[in-house]
Amino acid sequence: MKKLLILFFGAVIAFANLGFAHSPVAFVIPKDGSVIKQAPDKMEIAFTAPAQLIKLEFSRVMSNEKSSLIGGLLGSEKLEAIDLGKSHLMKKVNRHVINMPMLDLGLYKTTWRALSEDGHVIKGEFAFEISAEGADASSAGAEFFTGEGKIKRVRGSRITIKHGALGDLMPAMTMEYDVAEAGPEMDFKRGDTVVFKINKDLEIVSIKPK
Ligand SMILES: [Cu+2]
Repeated sequence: MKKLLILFFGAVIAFANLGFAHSPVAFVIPKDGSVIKQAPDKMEIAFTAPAQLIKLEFSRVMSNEKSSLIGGLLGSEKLEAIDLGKSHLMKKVNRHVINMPMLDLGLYKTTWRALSEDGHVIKGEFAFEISAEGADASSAGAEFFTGEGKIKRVRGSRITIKHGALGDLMPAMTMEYDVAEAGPEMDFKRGDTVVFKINKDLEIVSIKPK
């Protein structure tokens, strides 16, 4: 039965993806399905283009069968809602940073709903576990990420790039970035191949032709 369910969800996800040229999610932190040792003090949801979070539900999964993350989530899950406040809602940005309360060991699930720039409702969920056996989260992390890609669009101070993986931050995708200080580098046009560097706020701090 469980296998069937997974097949079913797999098909739904594959089908849902057909509606998008690419996934609207660039990354989430903590990563979906990750098991981490330290409770995170913030959570991040980053989209490939500006979007407004309109709803965010965060809960602790109080499951009877805690055998595995998947088992727990597909099994008889009981959720205990955790209040995150509402200050993170309705900002129209790529990257949403949400402060977290002190979390105990356990399994947590986030369900979100957002409004994309073209007015579509997009939604998703992800889960992570805080466990003594979890991986040491490098909370400091890298300050900058370097990538390579092709320009898809330039509008104002924003550039859309079809790029390869950016370290362990995000896989290959097409994504729109803000340029930290828009200058002559904005002369780029569709089809140009570039090497670029972004900061933690997902702003391009340098970009040059390759
Ligand atoms: Cu990206």
